Amino acid sequence: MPEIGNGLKTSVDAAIEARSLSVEEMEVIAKRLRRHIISMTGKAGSGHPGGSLSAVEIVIALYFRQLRHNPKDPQWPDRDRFILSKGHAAPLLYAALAECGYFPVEELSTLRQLDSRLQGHTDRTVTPGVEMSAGSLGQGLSFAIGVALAGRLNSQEYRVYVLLGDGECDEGQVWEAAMAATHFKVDNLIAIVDNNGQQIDGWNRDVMNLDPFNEKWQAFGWHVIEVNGHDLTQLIDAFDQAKLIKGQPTVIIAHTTKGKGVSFMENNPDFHGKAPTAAEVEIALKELN
Ligand SMILES: Cc1ncc(C[n+]2csc(CCOP(=O)(O)OP(=O)(O)O)c2C)c(N)n1
Ligand SMILES: [Mg+2]
Repeated sequence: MPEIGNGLKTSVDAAIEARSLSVEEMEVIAKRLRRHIISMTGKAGSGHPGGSLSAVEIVIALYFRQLRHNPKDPQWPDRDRFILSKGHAAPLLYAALAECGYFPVEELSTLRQLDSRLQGHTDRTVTPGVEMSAGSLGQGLSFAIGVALAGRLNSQEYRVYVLLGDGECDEGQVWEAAMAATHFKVDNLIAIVDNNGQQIDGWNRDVMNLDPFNEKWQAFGWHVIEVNGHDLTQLIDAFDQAKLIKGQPTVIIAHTTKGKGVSFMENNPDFHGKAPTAAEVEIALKELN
């Protein structure tokens, strides 16, 4: 069975075992994902490192602890669904899927190449494990509600997790969907907002202030949980708590730092949609050693 760093296996069995990984083991994977994000975008010469790095722990807590999924059977009908609404964070999703065993880790180096299965924004028709083609922001929550309602109609027990950007929440469609989720009491749906405070042009508070963010979600009828989005223990607890909420949807507002883990990328809007140069890749990988 192929192994990933620190003796962690990549296979169906490992994916199931992975759900009992310790926080320390998940922290090792977090560093690996960050290294992949840097190497992939550096090699491609384009991409979105900032918003990929900010959501690393969120995605790890899901794929290595929370989700019921099977990398050898990506279409397993009863799998929990993870929907990446902020589709520009594709490098993060690809890194997590590869580490789980959906496709070879070596394939990550093909990011954004012609004919690669790993395009700059997600394409559910070509990439194993990708649930939604995304990139046009604002649509994932609506899509997730549809998937959650389908599960309910079919008496399936899967849960639907959807990751939004905070800047993405400027989109009116997000709030139409927020209303609909409450109206239809979609309690097999958990939204997570990567609340890194920034979007493409800089700080949200300057571009379009979202405050009071927690209260907005509550006013739309959601159960709201706030966590430090880099603290795996808090994230795991929040996901466990969310499962117990009945009759209404839950949103986890995860406070994060854009570019987390690389000193010159942290809170630097330049790295929203710009790849590191070869020299920057070298520095970043040293920091992530
Ligand atoms: C509908 C739409 N409008 C504009 C864009 C261009 N765009 C790409 S990323 C981005 C900023 C998103 O900010 P946020 O959701 O906070 O993402 P993160 O900070 O997590 O990278 C924008 C405006 C887009 N992809 N889709
Ligand atoms: Mg943001």
